[in-house]
Amino acid sequence: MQHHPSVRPEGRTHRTDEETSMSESATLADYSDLLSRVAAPEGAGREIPDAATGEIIGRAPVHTVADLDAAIDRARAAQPAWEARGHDARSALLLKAADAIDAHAEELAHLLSREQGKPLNGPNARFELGACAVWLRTAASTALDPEVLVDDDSGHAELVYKAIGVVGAIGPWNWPLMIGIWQIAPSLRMGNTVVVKPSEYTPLSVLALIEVMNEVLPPDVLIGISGDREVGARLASHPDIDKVMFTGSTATGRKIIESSAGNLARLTLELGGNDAGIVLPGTDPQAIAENLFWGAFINTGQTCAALKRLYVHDSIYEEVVAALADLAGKVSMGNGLDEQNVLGPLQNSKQFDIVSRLVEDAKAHGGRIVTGGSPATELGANFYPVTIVADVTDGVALVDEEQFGPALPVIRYTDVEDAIASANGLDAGLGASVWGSDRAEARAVAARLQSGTVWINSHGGLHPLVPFGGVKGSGYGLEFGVEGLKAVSVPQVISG
Ligand code: TXE
Repeated sequence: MQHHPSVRPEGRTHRTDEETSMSESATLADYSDLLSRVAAPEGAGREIPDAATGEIIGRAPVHTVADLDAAIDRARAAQPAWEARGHDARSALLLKAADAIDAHAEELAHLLSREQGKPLNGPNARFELGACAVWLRTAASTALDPEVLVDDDSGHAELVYKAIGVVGAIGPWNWPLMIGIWQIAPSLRMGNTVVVKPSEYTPLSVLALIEVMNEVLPPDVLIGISGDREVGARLASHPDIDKVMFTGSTATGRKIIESSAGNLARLTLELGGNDAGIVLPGTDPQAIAENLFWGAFINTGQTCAALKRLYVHDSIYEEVVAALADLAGKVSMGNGLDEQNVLGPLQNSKQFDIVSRLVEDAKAHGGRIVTGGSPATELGANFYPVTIVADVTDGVALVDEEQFGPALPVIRYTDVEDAIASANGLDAGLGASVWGSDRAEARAVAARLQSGTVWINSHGGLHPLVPFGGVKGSGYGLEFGVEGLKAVSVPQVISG
């Protein structure tokens, strides 16, 4: 994976022998030195629990609004020199930062696994670290060249892209490192400096990632500030912030839009979604089952562009439901440090409560639990098993609200027009997928879906050169590739 930019989240249910021996020899990685470089000392800061066991793994610094203001001042002061280095020098440093991430990947993956809950193995913590290096290298090697707009007798005009200034990066807890890199890498590449505010649920692993990158970056171009929501609000509204990159909830996204009225910060908002998948008649359930499963359950369902409601044609409905339930019985959930596990806990009790509530509500509205359906308390406090809920309809909360967890509603349809209307019927539009054996037919349905990306016969695969972003309640702005570089730049026309 690290040799190729494409990172697809479809996991595999089984590991190869080579992977097994590689990962088992690596479980000794000791992150204590790295953690001690970023954590608050004993007696200070805020305790951060292991998401699977509740054991305290470290103390996060509690930075204040005054700390944030000072950090923004430092980032502002460092920005002109960082921009003046030029693209080649910045790219070279970012490539070195990617090497530093690789060198610390096992330590970071272990810390991430404990703090976030995702297993080391499968499409999880190690996968996330690999993706960080791939996205960083790709941003470092992608060019945003000036565009010649007019060059004839009427004159000459070019569009060039310059740094914006200081970028505020506000991140979530589900893929905290990878999404952090999505925000940091293009911003630094284009000559901006960056102040990062990780989620209060996963600060330690993000601070550790920044620490590792700062082994090679000059001072103050990348600063991590570990604070609460108040600090996040200040970062978004600070008069000296020129751009906000945000991934999180729609409610917080709206607040950031409001605060941008004050500082005119440009925004990229990735606000999650409620991705629909449509399985067309004539599709072989066995052929799509594994991609469907991981499209929904990657990171135990805590993924912005995961499959969150599945519409299946009546003719193959029971077969698809059975194939998904069969896979659910083969994957192993538990403590992330255990190499056999590929699914972990919900990251926090708030999210656990949301998933539990939505499943109970679906049961009360006639939903048929095919597998799962009640907490896996034997594994730990925040564990919820893979849950397939059949015989639900639009209007049930598990379908209409984002569950952000391992509970997939499967809805039966007979007329594809109804499935398209349902898919488009919510105020969300990050991703969607169409599943079918006839590619042209699937593409025709895809074209009618209101979402930033539509996958065919897979769900959630991302590529660092392919733009990614939402429509409707899923936000606006594109990340990745050349479009992602434009989003952290200001265009300037040079005419004459
Ligand atoms: O997100 P929040 P939370 C969804 C998921 C989940 C829900 C809430 O459904 O149940 O969001 O998760 C910072 N100005 N997603 O509470 O509150 C905050 O400190 C600026 C989908 O984690 O949006 C944190 O760093 N920043 C999502 C970040 O915003 C503010 C991933 C996200 O917090 C702020 C995670 C403010 N006023 C959850 N208030 C996805 N798109 O993948 C808070 N923050």
